[in-house]
Amino acid sequence: MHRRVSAKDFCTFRTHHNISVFHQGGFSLKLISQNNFVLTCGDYFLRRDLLFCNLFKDGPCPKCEAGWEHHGGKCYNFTTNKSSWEESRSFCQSQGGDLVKIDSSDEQSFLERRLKDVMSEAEDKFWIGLTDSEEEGRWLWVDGSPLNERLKFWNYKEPDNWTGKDPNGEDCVRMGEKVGAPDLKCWFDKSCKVPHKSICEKPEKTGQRSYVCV
Ligand SMILES: [Ca+2]
Ligand SMILES: [Ca+2]
Ligand SMILES: [Ca+2]
Repeated sequence: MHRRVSAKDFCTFRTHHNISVFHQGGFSLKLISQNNFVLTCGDYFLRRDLLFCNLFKDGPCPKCEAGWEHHGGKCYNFTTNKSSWEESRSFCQSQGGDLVKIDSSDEQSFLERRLKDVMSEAEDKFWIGLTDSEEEGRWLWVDGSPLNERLKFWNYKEPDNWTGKDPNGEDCVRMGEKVGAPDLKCWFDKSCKVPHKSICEKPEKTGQRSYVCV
C-alpha cells in the first residue's frame, strides 16, 4: 500500500502512534515540540505498521539560510558592511563559510551578473578570497590552492600591485563592474586595508522544512 501524505496527515498519524523521531536513508524527521516538527528532505518511504508514505513532496526545500543565495550547490552572501579584506574574511568564517573561491566560469558568470544588480556604483566592489600577501605575484585562494592559470578574470592591466595609495602595494582581490564586464573580466588587486563589501560562500545544506500540527 502506497499513499501520499501531507503534513496534516502525518500529524494525525504521529498522534496515534506516538512518534517523535525518524531517521532513514538521508531523511529525518524530528519533533521539536508537541506540535512542531522539522523534516529533512529526501526521497523516502516511511514504513510503520501498515503505512507506507511518500512524504511531503509538495515543494522544494530551501538549501540556504535567509539572506544567502543558492547557486550550483553553494550558498552566497553579498555583505552590506564594508571592512578590510581580513575582517571581511573573519566575518564570512563566523557565518560558517569563507570569502568566495571562484572554481569555474559558471561561478564567475553568476557573481558578475549578480554584482551588476547588487553594486550601487562603480567603486562599490566586493572582496573575494584571493590574495598574494604571502609572496608577491603568487596568488592563492583562501583554501590554500593556487590560482588556476586557465581560470583568471583580471580586468585590463590588472593585477598591477599599484603602490600609489599604499606603499605595500595591492595584495587582495575585489571584483565587480556595475556596467558589466567584457569576458567576465572584473578582478582588481587592491590594498587589503581598504574597506569593501564582500562575497561569502559556503556549501548548501540538506534542505529542511518546518511544520506545525494544527
Ligand atoms: Ca566556489
Ligand atoms: Ca600584490
Ligand atoms: Ca590594482
